[in-house]
Amino acid sequence: MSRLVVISNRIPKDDAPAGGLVFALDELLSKRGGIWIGADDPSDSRKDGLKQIGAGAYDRFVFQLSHAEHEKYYHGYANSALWPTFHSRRDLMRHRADWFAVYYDVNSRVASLIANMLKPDDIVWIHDYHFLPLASKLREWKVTNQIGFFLHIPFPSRTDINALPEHTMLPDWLAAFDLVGLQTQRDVAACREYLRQTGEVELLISGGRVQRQHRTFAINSFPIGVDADAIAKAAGTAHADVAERVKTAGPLILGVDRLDYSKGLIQRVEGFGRYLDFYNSEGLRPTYLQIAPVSRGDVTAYQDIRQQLDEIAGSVNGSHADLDWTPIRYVRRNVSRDVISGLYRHADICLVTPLADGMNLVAKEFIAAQAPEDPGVLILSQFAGAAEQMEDALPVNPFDTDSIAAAIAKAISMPIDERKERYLSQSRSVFSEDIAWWGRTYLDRLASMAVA
Ligand code: ADQ
Repeated sequence: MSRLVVISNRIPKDDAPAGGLVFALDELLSKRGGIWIGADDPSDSRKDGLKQIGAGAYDRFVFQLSHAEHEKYYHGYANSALWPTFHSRRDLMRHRADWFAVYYDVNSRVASLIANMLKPDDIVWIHDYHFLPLASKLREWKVTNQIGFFLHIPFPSRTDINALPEHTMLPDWLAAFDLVGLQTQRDVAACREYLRQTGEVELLISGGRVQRQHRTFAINSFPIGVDADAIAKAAGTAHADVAERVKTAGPLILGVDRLDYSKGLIQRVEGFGRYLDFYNSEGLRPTYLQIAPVSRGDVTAYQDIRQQLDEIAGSVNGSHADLDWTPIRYVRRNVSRDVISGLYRHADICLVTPLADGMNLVAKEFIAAQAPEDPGVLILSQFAGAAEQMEDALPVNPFDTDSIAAAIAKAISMPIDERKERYLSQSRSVFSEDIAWWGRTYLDRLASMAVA
């Protein structure tokens, strides 16, 4: 089997908070082996070369950036320009030419480091928006290996992406990969539509292929999954302890997210507030437990969302709390994966209400953790990539906070038979299209591009 070389900005480190991408790739590489290259914590001065930080089921290497580079490449171009643009938030997009210059330079440098260590039959798999130009830079180094790309976030609409000054380079960047993997069919359609509009490619009918000058590459969807069996097992083990710790007087409604404006947290709290105001006819005392550790705290838009969330959660609690009841419990610290699995199992409802989201692993983890004989209800935004596969979740439009309130009311009173039916249908795809399935399907498709 060829060696797999994975590149992503974030890489597992003992002390680092993780997000969806890290959990997913760690599960995959632990089973398959290979090399993972990512960014080290920034230091005062930039250091050249790759440093090995771990060996075991797979080997880990890091490249090092100075604080100044990290600021412009990561907080600047990646998270203040690309992230909002790709999440339909042009209003939050900030653009600076020097951010892009450093982003591009970091990609060039990482390409030179990787080109130097590749063996001829290595398979290279690059992840996410931090490395859009990386394959084009590797091709400049005459790298002829198979190079795949997976975008974990949504592919933006034509209008949004046109707001990004550097989008004119995107067709070249994409064409340097052999396979561009996206989360959903909706993303594939958006990407093909964008390329069609540039007029610089020929969209072939078969297999999502695209021809650009002398190169043929493919754009396909590969909805990312979770390690459903492991989550189910952890949920079974952790459940009793968690239930003991989280005592509630009524139904437990759970939210688990990085604190990010794309996750629809404000709308969710508002929706819960509206439920308490107008839909709670039986006078229940539900608890909404939101776990939302701070992420990207150095970016202004993230400081703003944190402040807004504090205010609105405080206001809902202020209106409804009693001496022995706090409707919203808001936990900002990181919670272990096992405890989260136990919470999923213990919760009656999981609220997943992003305004835009590549996939959303929390939706799938929640379903994986349920007890089949007494499952909870997933309320799922129509704008999460997961909604394409999980049609039997209770759908909501998070911009319509009344729809969230109504969905909570419906979930709380849902008869057991309907809960089981919905769970069964969702669990089929969650358990069969799991993280191993995702990795296998993607890598098989990438290999098929070599022989085509
Ligand atoms: P994220 O935006 O990070 O991922 P998501 O898919 O929801 O979003 O994954 C979050 C992960 O972090 C889940 O596995 C969750 O259990 C975990 N997590 C969240 N809060 C936690 C906490 N407090 N403590 C511990 N763990 C926590 C990006 C894209 C998504 C895409 C994933 C994977 O934005 O759309 O689904 O990558 O491709």
